[in-house]
Parts: sequence; structure tokens; C-alpha cells
Amino acid sequence: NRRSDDYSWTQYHELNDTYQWLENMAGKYPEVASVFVAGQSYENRELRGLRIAYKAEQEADTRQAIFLEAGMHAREWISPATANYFANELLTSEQPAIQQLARAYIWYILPHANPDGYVYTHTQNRMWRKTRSPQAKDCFGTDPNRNWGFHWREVGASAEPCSESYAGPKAFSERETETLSQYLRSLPEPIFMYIAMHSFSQLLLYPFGHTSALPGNHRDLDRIFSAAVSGMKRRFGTRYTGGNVYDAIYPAAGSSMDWAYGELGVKYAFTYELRPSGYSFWTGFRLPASQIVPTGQETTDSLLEMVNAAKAL
Ligand code: ING
Ligand code: ZN
Repeated sequence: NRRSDDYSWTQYHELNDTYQWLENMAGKYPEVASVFVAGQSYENRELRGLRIAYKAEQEADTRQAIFLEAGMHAREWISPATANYFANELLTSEQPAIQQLARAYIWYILPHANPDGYVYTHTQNRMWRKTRSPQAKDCFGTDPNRNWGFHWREVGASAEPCSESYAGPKAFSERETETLSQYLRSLPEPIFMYIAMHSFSQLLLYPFGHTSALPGNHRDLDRIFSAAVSGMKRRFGTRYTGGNVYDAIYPAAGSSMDWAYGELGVKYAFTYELRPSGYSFWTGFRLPASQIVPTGQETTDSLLEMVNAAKAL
């Protein structure tokens, strides 16, 4: 129903509008951007994303990849919106620092890791979190951020199919997580950084969720964390806190971030919990669309500092 050329940053979009926009961006910047399909959902939707690869400046292209995952949880609408805003910045920004950032890596931006759930939040239940696969007891869905095969279901994940944090009957039981994990293994470039976007509470998190033991490179992760948090604050004074998942938020095994770090060997893995701050369930997922732009701006500032801090290590 919407024209492809009037995709806006002042409203949340339906899945197909964003999928059309991804195609349009690839068409508009054919030298740089292409659509990729990272997997399929239970209801046969694509996990469609945008690969952004500027022309290599050196003859031997040794650039690494940065993978940005969003929309894993259906109701966290600011997550895909922010990922799309950032992809747009990588393609259109006139700021030299952003252009440099765009050119220094091969970017994979996946706005909707859980497309079935996202569609469901538009058509049936705004507060849906999980996937939409039928489970036992006539309940639907698995928590896709508890379903990854790294210390699966050890802690902070439910064995109860009706629970919001149901880990699934086994690791990678969900087609979304299984196909995405295979896609990540198949990338031609080594993955320098894995970034997941959720909402809300204004936190920046790093591994692990299954234990309070800190990852081996936690001092480096802390430095990157500090840079990213000050980047977030620069424009509007937005405050983020955080740290390792287990201590900073709650024990939670089976996330994509922990799998990327622990199983794929990605050294720098982070999860943003975007705006708003606080813990009010009823307002937290309904961030006004007027905040897409400021959230996008400050998060772009943060990502710039995050990547540059990691690069400088
Ligand atoms: N929070 C995340 C969740 O999956 C999280 C917190 C992040 C857990 C990273 C594990 C790893 O519960 C939300 N709001 O989804
Ligand atoms: Zn989430």
C-alpha cells in the first residue's frame, strides 16, 4: 500500500514495506548494496537483509565483516527501525567518519531475525515476543534468544512451552535460528563483530548469559563498552549502563550473542537494549515513532565509537 520511495523514519513499518525498501536500496546503490537471505522462518518468510560492501581500496581485500542482527524479539519494534536507520546512514551519510566506517568493513544488516513474530505483532498481538511455531500444550513459539546451541537451556530459559522464555525442545529447534546460524558459518569474511539489537532499558551487554564468569577478553570488551556508552551520550545525553548479561540484567543461556562469541569465535559481541530506560512493561515496547530518528542518531554515534574502539585495540 505504501509507495516504495516514501519509506519514512517517523513511523514503524510493516515487514513487507521494509523488505521492499531493502530491495530499493540495493537497486539504488547496486555497486555497494545487495540483498541477502540469511534463512527462512517457520511460516516460510525470508530473513532478508542488506549487505553493504563498498569497493575495496586495496587490491587484496582483507576486510572483515560486521553482522548487525535486529528484530529477534517480535514486539521490540525500535530494534529493526534502528538497524534500518543505521543501514541508511552507511549508504547515504555525508559525514566523513560514517563514510569511513562504512568502507572499512563488509556490513550485514538483518533487521528481522523473527519475521513471523513481527507480522504477528502487527496483525494479532502487539506484545508477542517469540517465534510462531506450534509447540506442546497448544502453545506457540520459542524464545529465539534462548534457542542457540551454546550452553543451551542451562539457566534463565524455560522448559515450559507456554513460557515467554521457552528455549525450545532442543537447541536450534527453530528454523529461524538454525538457518541463521548456518548462514553465519557460511560467510566468506571472518566476523569482526556481532551486534544484536533488542529493547528496552538502555543497556549495553556482552557475554556471557550462562555464567557470571567473565569472557577471556573482558578488559577489551569493557573498553569498547565505555566508548560505545559515551558515543550514545554525546548527542542527547542518553544514559546507558550494562556489562556482562548474567550480572547486568539476568542469567540467560542460549542467546545469539553468546553463540557468536563462544561457538563462532567472534571476539567482539554485544547486545544493545535500546530506548526507553526503565522497566515498565506496558510502555517499554511502545516507544513513540517520533523517537526512531533520535534513537537512530545516537545509536549511530555509539556504533561508530564502538567499532573504532575495537579497531584501535
Ligand atoms: N532482553 C534480552 C533477552 O533475550 C539478553 C537480554 C541479551 C539476554 C543478550 C541474553 C543475551 O531476554 C530482551 N529485552 O529481550
Ligand atoms: Zn529482546
